Amino acid sequence: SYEALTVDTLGPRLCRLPAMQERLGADPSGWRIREVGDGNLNLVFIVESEAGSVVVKQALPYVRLVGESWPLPLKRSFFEYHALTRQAARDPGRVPAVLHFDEAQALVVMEFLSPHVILRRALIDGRELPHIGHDLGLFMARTLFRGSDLSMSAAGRKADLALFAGNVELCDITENLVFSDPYFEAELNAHTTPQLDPLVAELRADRDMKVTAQRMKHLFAAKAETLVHGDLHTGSIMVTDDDTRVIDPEFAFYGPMAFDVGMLFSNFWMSYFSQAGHEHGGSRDSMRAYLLGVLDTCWTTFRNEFAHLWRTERTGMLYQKSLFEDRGDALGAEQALDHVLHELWVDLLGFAGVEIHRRILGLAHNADFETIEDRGRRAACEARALKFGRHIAVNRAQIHGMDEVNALARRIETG
Ligand code: SR1
Ligand code: MG
Repeated sequence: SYEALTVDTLGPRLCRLPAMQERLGADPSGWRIREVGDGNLNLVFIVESEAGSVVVKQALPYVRLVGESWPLPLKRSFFEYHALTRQAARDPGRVPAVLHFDEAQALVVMEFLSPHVILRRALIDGRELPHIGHDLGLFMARTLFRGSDLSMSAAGRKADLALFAGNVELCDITENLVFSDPYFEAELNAHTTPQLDPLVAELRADRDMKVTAQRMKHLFAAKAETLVHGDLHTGSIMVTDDDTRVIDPEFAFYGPMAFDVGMLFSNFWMSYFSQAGHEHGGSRDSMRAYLLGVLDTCWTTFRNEFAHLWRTERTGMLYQKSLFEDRGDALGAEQALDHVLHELWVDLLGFAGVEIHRRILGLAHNADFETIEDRGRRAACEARALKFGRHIAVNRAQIHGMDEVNALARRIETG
């Protein structure tokens, strides 16, 4: 039966696994084991020996951030494992290699990524990673397209829809923490800057914003379009200057494509608005310009790759080639592609705006803002992000491209 690992029990319990022996050698007495989990939910161990290294991630039966009072099923590890295998097939090399999965112990043994660091940390430190916009644009286009009815067989996609439909409790976290709690005085909310109180009250009285948030929740819950990562923020990405890896897909389920894209973009915009709080060592002007450039590259790469896959891999039941290209109507297929991408754009702005709000007003905050020690400065950064989030979410149908959104970010930032 399930038992949470500790640094003392991990060696004896896992030393006979072929995956551990192959990477680390057979003698656990030489293994160095550290628990490094700093996320909201799980245990994460790094195990190293003279021979090599692995990561062991194990789900806890409760939310680590809150404690045992909030139980959470172990089966999220099952969804993470199955999402990792699908993402690895759909965009090879972009997720850590899975070496072993144990459903009963809710643990996954994975490749240890080194010298990678969490992208959020790198951005707080002012590091300009050269490839992330391109790599993440490709990752999203490939995983979102190839997990949908645009690409999969109807039976294959329905089987996966059914498999991931069990991830109820993790979806429930998002449904409440992201789309509802920030907009009323929910018990779990915790904004850490009282200077924001008037703005928070304004947002909670803002009918257009609340209707928008509920519309986005409706799409999240009802638009089972593709296998989404489900928690694609900059804390779910590990980087070096040359490599980008996406980790932690335990929130995976069949949802709207725009959810992953909107969440990722919102994290770049939050990083942008937080930079002013990290300016002790000098100006972050270059970092701000870099972040808007990343957004631009990521969105352009996403659209180009999605369009490429649309033209070359559209083998599913949606917008069949037999209705368009095969009848000499290539333009019809291009028109349909434009519609799909336009709807995705509008929806991603809605998801992005709401995600920004919840990271400031809800339970789970971002280190981008939280590591700004001066509360006045932090509140000023957060206030700009909140206003930006409100604008892009409510006005999403009237915003026509990334240049327009990035220009808005610049205007709000410079007052
Ligand atoms: C209670 S879990 C809070 C948040 O942590 C995860 O990373 C998800 O983003 C979730 O919303
Ligand atoms: Mg996570």
